[in-house]
Amino acid sequence: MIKYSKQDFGDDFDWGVTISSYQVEGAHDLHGRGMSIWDKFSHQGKRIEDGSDGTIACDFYHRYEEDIDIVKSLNLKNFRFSLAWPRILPNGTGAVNQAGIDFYNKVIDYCLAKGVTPWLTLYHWDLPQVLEDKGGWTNRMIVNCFKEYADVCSRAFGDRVKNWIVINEPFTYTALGYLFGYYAPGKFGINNYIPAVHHSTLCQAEGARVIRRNVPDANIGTSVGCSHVSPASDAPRHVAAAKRIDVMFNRIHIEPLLGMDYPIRDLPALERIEKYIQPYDPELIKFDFDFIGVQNYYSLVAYDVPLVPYIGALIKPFHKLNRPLTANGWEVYPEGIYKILKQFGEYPIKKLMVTENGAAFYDKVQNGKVHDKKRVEFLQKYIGQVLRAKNEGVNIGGYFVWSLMDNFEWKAGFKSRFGIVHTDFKTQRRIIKDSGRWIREFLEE
Ligand code: GCO
Repeated sequence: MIKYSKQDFGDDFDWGVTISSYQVEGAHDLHGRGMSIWDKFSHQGKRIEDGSDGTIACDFYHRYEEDIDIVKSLNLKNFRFSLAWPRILPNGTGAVNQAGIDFYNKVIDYCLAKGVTPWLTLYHWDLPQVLEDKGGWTNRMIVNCFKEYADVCSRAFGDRVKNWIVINEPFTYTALGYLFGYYAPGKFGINNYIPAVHHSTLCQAEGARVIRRNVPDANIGTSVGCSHVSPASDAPRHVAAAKRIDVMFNRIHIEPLLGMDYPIRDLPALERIEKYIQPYDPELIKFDFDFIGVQNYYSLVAYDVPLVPYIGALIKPFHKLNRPLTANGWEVYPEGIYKILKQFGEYPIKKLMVTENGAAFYDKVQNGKVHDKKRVEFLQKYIGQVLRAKNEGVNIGGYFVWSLMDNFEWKAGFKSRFGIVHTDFKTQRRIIKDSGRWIREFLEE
């Protein structure tokens, strides 16, 4: 294993931790919050594996002070959280819910009082249901709605918040939400997916421009999920299949922002997107981001299967790769983060930030402690690989762990625990796990 200390990353490297609104806040109907697509989706039959939902989650809405105190106590200087669009604009657009603004003001002010820097994500998947009722991300009206939302938020918080992330992982909510029906809003099909992709791309850049106008000194990024893809063998057909998967998982959400157009040549099914591109869009989808957030959980091995519609490829299940597995069946493969950082390092991007990385394991509370040895090792190894990429010249400015505490893990409900802090969902008691203690020690001045 690579040996390192905090100093090896330099003094200006940002260490932080991440949560998102729907996964932690609870208070789903308090103080004027509107309904989000996840409120609706999680109540539709057996959508969530343990039958749970985010109505209470970690009750962060009432316990944010305790949680920010924990962030501080772990020597983490940066705290990334998202704003719930339906808490701020319950109807998606129009009337602003002052109670929502007040809540985030309190969270932001508490962070600042404690010397913790807030990083705000505008969109982490909890779309107002009223907008979904009009087609959500498939309907181009979303672009104006999103600009309005970005405007309200950046005016309200931009005096104190300087670090902004426009959108979190477009791959996940477009592919899982609109193509495979696996995440909210549970829609299917390429004709939902393709417009959702293009409108997300537009919103990433348009939202960023709104923030730049209202907060000229902001540090603006957007976060993409990314996974290194390798072919099942050197056979040209598998190599081509891996290229198609790479487009879908990685390239499609980043290249247009950089002015490189959609990579249609390497994934011909993407040609359909042209139907949604209006004359000025190629300009509108570009933005000079200060950083791009990369979020890595696993890498992928792809192989050619001509019968699979549109993409003609499949991904090898993780359990067939002979690598250790996490509690939700993802692989542990530290080199994967190194490889994808190197790949993204080739783009003309000012700076990369690892805005999420982490793992779910089966944790047990024993005498009031959680000895999550596997998560400690996971973090040690992955962080070592981040340093390896950084030392080879990739400009990486920070690393944020997913997640502060165990929370509502979407489809998996409360079964997949990703926290460096344990959450007892009955009592809301927090216990700092060994992984949290390791981070605290590692970051000690
Ligand atoms: C993600 C998310 C998180 C997930 C985490 C683990 O972007 O995928 O930001 O919401 O909980 O990735 O699945």
